[in-house]
Amino acid sequence: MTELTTESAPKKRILSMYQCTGVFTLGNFLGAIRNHVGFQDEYECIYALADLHAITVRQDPKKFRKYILESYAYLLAMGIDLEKTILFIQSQVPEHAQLSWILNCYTQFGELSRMTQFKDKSQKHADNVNAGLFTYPCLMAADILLYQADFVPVGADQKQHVELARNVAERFNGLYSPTFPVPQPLIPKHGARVMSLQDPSKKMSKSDENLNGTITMADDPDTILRKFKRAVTDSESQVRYAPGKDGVNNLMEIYASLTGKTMEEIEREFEGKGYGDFKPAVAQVVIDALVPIQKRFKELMEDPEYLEKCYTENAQKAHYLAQKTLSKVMKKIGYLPAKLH
Ligand code: AQP
Repeated sequence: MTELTTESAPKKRILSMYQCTGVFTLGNFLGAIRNHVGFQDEYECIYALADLHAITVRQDPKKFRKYILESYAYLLAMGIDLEKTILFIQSQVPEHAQLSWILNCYTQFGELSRMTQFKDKSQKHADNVNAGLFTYPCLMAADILLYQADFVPVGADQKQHVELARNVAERFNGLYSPTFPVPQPLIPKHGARVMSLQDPSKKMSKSDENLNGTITMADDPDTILRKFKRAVTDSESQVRYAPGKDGVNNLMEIYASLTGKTMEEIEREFEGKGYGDFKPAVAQVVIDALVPIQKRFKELMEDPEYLEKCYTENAQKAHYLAQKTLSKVMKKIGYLPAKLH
């Protein structure tokens, strides 16, 4: 008889980062963060606030500082568990900038020129097409490779950047010797893509100037209800998931994602009723999901010492892992190490 072993294989590692350029939206929550919370038992998760990436677009210092701390608290309130996961702030771990420079020198100008996000963002911010916007994928490669991540959960818009990180990792491994595991994109099975309530052809976004298009994690119940009541739909009044009904489809996706119901079940539930009944029902499930998060967020923000302790300890944990990779990389390149402390 073969003996059963109780030893389990080591968990695969996941890396994901979030921009802290505003208050998280319902899109960030349903499309990403909620899934990432769910990964915490199956994987070893390392999550961070990408505040170095954030300055590729100008940030107001006062607001930026506030968004960084608030985003950290929101992630904890949404369910990131520091007993299981490392959650740190990118700028507090200097190895990101260091490895990013190194990887800049192993990435070709032509590769970066092909990045569609650079093309999009440089059009959107035509008055500030800075070098950081161009080399952003090298910093993202550094973020991933520093932690030897196996998987990077990404939406379709970030797949190209993970591809670049893979190419750089393979190039470096080929030039020297195996140094980085080659990361794989993890496309979530249940990642809702939440669209703007005012323009359902655009994704819901923190930086949308039309505030009515976005539900933020900070919106109170009255605001949420008002925004859903104003959501763009169509001239029909039937709750039906169909091509050409982008506004209603988006509301149905949100409702499905929070209730676990299928589109057919939702259609049956609202049969014979119009958008006047459906919109407040969607608002209500969103309110029910957001209120407990807001309550926990408020408690966390009332305890800045606890938050500081969390982000400091987590920066230390991240730094420990990151410096191990960075010193390996530097040794392979031929740098001379110095013991500074
Ligand atoms: N509308 C969305 N639907 C589904 N997923 C979304 N994500 C963002 N918006 C939606 C996912 O959330 C994760 C974290 O995103 P991010 O904070 O890194 O920044 P982003 O994608 O640039 O989000 P925003 O809100 O649109 O920010 P701004 O306005 O600053 O550009 C990612 O996994 C993302 O796919």
